[in-house]
Amino acid sequence: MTRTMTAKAPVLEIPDPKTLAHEVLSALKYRVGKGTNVATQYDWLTASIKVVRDRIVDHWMQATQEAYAQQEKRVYYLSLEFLIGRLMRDAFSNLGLMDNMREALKSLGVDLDLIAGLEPDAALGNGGLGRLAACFMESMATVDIPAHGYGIRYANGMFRQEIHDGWQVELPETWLDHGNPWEFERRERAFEVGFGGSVESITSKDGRLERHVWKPTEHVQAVAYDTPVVGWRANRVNTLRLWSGMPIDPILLDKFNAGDHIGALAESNKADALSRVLYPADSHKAGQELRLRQEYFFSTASLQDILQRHLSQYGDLVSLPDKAAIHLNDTHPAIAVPELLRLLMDIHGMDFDQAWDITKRTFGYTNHTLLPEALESWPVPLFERLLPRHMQIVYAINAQVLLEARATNQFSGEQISRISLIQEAGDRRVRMGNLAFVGSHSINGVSALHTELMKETVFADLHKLYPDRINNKTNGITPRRWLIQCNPGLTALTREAIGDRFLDDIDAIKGLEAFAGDAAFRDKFAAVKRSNKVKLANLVADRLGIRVDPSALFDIQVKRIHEYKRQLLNILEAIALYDQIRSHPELDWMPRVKFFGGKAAPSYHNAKLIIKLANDVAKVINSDPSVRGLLKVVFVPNYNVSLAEVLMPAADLSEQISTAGMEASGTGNMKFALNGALTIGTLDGANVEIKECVGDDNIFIFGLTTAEVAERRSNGYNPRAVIEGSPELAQAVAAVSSGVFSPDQPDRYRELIDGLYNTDWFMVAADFDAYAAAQRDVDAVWRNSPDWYARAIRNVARVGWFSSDRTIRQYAKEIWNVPA
Ligand code: 26Q
Repeated sequence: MTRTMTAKAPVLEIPDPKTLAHEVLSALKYRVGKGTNVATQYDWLTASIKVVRDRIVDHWMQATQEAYAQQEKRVYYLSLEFLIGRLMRDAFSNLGLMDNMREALKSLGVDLDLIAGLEPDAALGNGGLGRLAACFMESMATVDIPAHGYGIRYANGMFRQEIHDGWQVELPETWLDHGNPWEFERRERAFEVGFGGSVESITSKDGRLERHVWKPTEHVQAVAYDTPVVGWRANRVNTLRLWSGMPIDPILLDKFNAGDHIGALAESNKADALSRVLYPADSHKAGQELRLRQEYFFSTASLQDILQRHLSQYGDLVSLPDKAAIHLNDTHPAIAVPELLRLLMDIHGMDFDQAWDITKRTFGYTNHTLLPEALESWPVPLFERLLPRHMQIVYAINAQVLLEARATNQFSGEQISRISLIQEAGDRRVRMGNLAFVGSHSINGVSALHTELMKETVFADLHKLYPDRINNKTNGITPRRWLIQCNPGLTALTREAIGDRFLDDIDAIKGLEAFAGDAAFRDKFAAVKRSNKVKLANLVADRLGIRVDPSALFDIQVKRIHEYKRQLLNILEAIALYDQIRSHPELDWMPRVKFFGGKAAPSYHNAKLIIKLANDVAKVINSDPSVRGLLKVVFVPNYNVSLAEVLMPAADLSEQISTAGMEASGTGNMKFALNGALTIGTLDGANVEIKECVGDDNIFIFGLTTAEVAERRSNGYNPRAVIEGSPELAQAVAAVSSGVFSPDQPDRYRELIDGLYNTDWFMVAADFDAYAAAQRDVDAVWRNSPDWYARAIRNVARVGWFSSDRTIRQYAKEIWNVPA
């Protein structure tokens, strides 16, 4: 099926700066209600956004009407996280307005970069999973797929991180303080959401069970807020619909009149709480009731919306799987599986078999982690109390699945108990991964390695039962934000070298390969990199008062702080290098700056200690004159999308050093490579595929493989012996444990060090020597600058495949069955 020509968006017309300036002035006056004499920088920002939003709206309505008229199948992407970042530059860039808008604003005495810097980040996500959802939304608009993203409009997104005396301090992020000029509030688009209560069975006169009716005791409503998502060259504009909790009856009048003013507001507070705050834990169980409420709240509102749209267009629900693909971003919306069944059976009168068939054909599910502590499960008593009807439906699904499993005669009792949706060992829990799996026709991992591990580990038994369901979709990133917009220098240089085709088709960036051997081009490439590094150096000087030399190697590890990501390995190597520089001052060391950035989950004790250690080590090394500036360590606070847009283009070396088998994919690895950094990394996640694309000579791979990690763990790994056998590591560990970096509290890192000696689950000690050796290989290549840049250019040329356009086309073809 191909789309007709009429469905294509019109050719973009680009208004001249004079027209734009006029529109901005008019928006300032009529939308913001201010004159130029009193307008603040925020007012100019709001006015500029309104101007570009108006233009987007024209494309938006057209796309929506066409999807309707052509009866196109729609994709619904359900995600508790959308880590969008700022939108204004993205919109200017995708609409081709950047230059003219800059000039228009300049003619009004306004600096585009200055106001763009005031736009708050929409940080409605923790990390990789949330950012992936944002890249996917942009790519779906770009490759012309009619899609809606569904999530929660958190009043407080990811917390703002400050570093006080080296420790992480979490502050609420109030991104809506100045209003949100992007969104459209749709008060009329509201759905009721119930919690608690009981289930009534309605029987017919002859005693047959006819229907179940859930009678919740609590009621709130979900109100829609829409943000248009514009693709490259405004090919299509899709909708991100975020739900906000509101009371149905804002003030309980009977209570209010009885003088109970606080009680009167109880319902309002409960509703607010649902969309108050994003859970800031990215990889271990939150377990709180409010989280499960959030999951159900947005799942039911989204499904009610989808069913209403489908019914009004097609008049029946039997055709749902042909016209709607609903995608579950991890298990966070897995409750949508029993909820769709409930709506189809209890509200629309279908029987179980038909509803179950429709459900499976409609849902797809992506898994993003294999870490056991991150696999969602909910205690049965909590589930039952909050969602009694869903509990019954989960049991009904389970009966069906276990029947199918037993019928094959292929499973032992133990295997059956692992297939079950209910974990019986210990306290009884509902396994959300199993629920999402059995309710979907497609289950995908996010890198080749991760997908194979899914088949071998958590989903081994379910994979045996349903062998056609698991498939791989290696992650990608949008080249619009992560190259064109964040790295205008490299974009301009690339256009000059190979023309403009790569802007529309990132595969064409292959053409740069021919320039790796061109000395003049390499110099220009190095100059672009240097100016990006100067920008980062200035930021670090402004914010932290630390001076770094842009000619040093910029070595960057930015991502959530987690033991499996092994920031500790990197810090220990920095300490070892520090020791060597001091003991061999006569050697010709290559100057290096090690940057760290990332947030720790507020309840994750060891991750917070690692942040403190990075800061303690930075303080000692940066102030030691005997290092002569050859090594600096910088912890950049509050890593977020906007900071990433500065860091990625400025990196020479990308640190992707997780314990093999533990990082599902990684996407920072792709952003760095596309911006011309070389990777030092383990054979983990998508690093494996990056290595295949860039070639062994253009990446620094070290360390144990997944199989070797498993083997060491099962054969009595003895980290103490490993540490004692590595003089460099032993010395670095001794420095930490003796309080060299924490003289005010010498035993501050006791737990971290004890963990290393006694367990070292993440194989820091086992990989240390290989990592240090790989770092010296890095130094050797860095010393030969033409060689370094030739490799960096080859990296850029060879990672076009990691575009989320490619990923999305694969989802479209192999999971969603929509044209793209
Ligand atoms: C679950 C239950 C309760 C509270 C919070 C959570 C929760 C929230 C967020 C669990 C996990 C997350 C986020 C996971 C995540 O970001 N995973 C990353 O996904 C990326 C995109 O696929 C991968 O590249 C990374 O490898 C993976 O770690």
